[in-house]
Amino acid sequence: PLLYTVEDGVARLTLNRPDSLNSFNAELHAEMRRTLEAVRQNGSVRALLLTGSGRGFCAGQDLSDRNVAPGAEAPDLGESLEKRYNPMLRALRDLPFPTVCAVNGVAAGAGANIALACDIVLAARSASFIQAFCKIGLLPDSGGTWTLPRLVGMARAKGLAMLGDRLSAEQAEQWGMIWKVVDDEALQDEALTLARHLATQPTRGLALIKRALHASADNSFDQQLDLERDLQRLAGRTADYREGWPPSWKSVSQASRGS
Ligand code: LHQ
Repeated sequence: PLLYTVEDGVARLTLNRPDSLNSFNAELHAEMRRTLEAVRQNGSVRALLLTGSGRGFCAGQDLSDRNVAPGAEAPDLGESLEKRYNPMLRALRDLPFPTVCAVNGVAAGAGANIALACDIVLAARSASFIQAFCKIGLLPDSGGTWTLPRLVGMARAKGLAMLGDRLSAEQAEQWGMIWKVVDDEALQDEALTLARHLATQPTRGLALIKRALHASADNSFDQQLDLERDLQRLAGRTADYREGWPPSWKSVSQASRGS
């Protein structure tokens, strides 16, 4: 259910259950968990590219797995988040290198918020985002209640979460929810070129940028200045910084991820 390749420093993960719009069942969860761990431990990986096969990106939880037989005990959705979604979201967000998402079609429910948890989100012009949870009595999960207000502001986050309307990729770009809309036929090439580019850049520095920006959501200005001081101290010790200007990307791309 998941295709995985590593090439030119880029780990490419393709959700591959196109008949159900790449929705997450137990098998896909298990594969995703294993693969994110493999990616984290593979020292040659310096960027991740996540996309979907077929006409959709991901329709969130596989709802055909839902046990709603009359008389059946209510399922514990908290357990599903605790055991499956939350570890996946943490693993994805905490990767020490850039993550790029190429949203090739509809991204609904958890699928939308998995995409938005990536660092740089490109979307096909025909793609769309749906916070579908409210339609089935749920609230946005997979980090959506944290991510959405930070990306688009509280008014839009509430509208998206409470109405569950389809948001076009172009509107998502105009709202600053994603980085960029790309013509459908150019999406995969452009996303791969971007991921490959990121994989040639100073990985350690990019990881520190991620850390600082993530922490900014909860820090005061003063705390953030202190954090910048601490992280810049680490950045200043990297081989990439000491190499100086102009940077020699060739040697940077050959340097180890941790140097
Ligand atoms: C699907 C699904 C799907 C299975 C389309 N499952 N088959 C976390 C904790 C634990 C539990 C609860 O959930 C969560 C997180 C969540 O993600 S909750 C939200 C779950 N997702 C949704 O509510 C979205 C459901 N899907 C839709 O609303 C539509 O399919 C969208 C708007 C995404 C796409 O609409 P269309 O382009 O019209 O496609 P379609 O509806 O015809 O779907 C195509 C096929 O994919 C179809 O199968 P079929 O055999 O008829 O071709 C659908 O049944 C299947 N599919 N989503 N989530």
